[in-house]
Amino acid sequence: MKQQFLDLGKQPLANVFLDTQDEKEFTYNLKVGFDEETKLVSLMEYVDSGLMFNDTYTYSASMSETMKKHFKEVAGFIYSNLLGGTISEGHLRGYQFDRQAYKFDAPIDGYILEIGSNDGVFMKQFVSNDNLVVGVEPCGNFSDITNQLGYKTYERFWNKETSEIIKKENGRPKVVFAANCICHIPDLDETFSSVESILDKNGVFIFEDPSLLEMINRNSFDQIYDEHAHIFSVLSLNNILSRNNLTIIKVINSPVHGGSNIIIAKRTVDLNETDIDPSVKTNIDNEQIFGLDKFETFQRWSKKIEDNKTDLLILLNNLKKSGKKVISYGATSKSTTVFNYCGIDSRLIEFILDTTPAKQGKFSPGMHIPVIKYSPELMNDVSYVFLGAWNFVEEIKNKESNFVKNGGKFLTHVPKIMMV
Ligand code: DWN
Repeated sequence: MKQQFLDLGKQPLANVFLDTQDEKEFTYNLKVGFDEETKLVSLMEYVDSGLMFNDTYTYSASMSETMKKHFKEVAGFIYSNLLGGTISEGHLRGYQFDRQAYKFDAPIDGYILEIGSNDGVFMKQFVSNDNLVVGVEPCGNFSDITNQLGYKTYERFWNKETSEIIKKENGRPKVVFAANCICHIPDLDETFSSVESILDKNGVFIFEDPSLLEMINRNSFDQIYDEHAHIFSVLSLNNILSRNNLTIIKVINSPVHGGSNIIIAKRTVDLNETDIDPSVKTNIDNEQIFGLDKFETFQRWSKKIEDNKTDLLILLNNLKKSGKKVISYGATSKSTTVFNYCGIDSRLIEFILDTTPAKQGKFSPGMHIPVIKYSPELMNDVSYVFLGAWNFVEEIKNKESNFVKNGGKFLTHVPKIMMV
């Protein structure tokens, strides 16, 4: 039974940008709860998946060098550690792993199934003519891209029926991979049992999503929005995976997206005791020491979030009063949550810069702040830039070194209101 601990107010869909400021919008109440039995943190009410994920979906994972590099590394890890491929130095051609360039330790007799392949940022690490990687992507605008690139992609949501179709047409995958996808799916039992039923013998399920522990440490409450049905702790995943006959064998803590956990799991029936890496117990112990198994931990977090809102509004109103021009960098789902929770509109944030064509020339969800196509000149007469995409702060500061040199200031609200 979920018990509510947080109310982030009325919110729009985080990634649905408007053509005009007076367009009607879907809104819902963003409330978050904790389940005492599974220790899972989830939205109190889930938003219908079809409303969020369809042919007009705007989020493209390839819009940052940070994530392209990350998925190249993850692909290399999977290829060499889980598929028996050997990556010899110097054989990486740009972002294309040329499979022919590798000596194989053992013939690779399986394939990788990616759930939530988005724009192909992971799939594109592998050559497309081998059927080495097959995708599942419900947003047709993205599944079209990867199909046209030669990567077989099913325009479907992941569920039991999809797993049966793919098993029938492609056999059992050696690896099932998902990045920033599983936490978007309300029914975790069907999700995980469908993975368990398709995985090849000794196959591996590897998925990554934001870490609840890191989110509380950084107070990055803005990673809570309609698409994130759940915020995972290793503790809660361990409970839900094990009741679906999957066992976590390793946890890799990754810095991406403000701190994520890469979970590696196997079918429990395939397991032998030596499989389980100490990292599993270490992560669960750390989370229990922090109190992720106790409701009062989340009640305390909720108070910190309210204080953050107060402090951010004080800063932005003071900058406004002193005539400073403030804009935001990155039209992110995260900033949709912040701006709507705090009531921040174009009075305080004049416009938002973004490199994603599907977002440019539109208005941000809920607060209707103009989203403008990024160009360096637009940074010239700006004093302060709010980091909507704070998770890419290093990449952005490198790119905007002139702005920083000329005294420009980046400001963030995580873990507290500060200039970075
Ligand atoms: O789970 C999800 C995460 C992975 O991505 C999705 N449900 C939704 C989405 O969340 P987000 O919008 O908060 O993600 P990002 O990756 O923080 O979005 C970055 C945004 O900033 C993109 O619209 C691209 C833009 N950007 C930019 O304009 N200039 C990014 C960089 C690095 C830049 O230099």
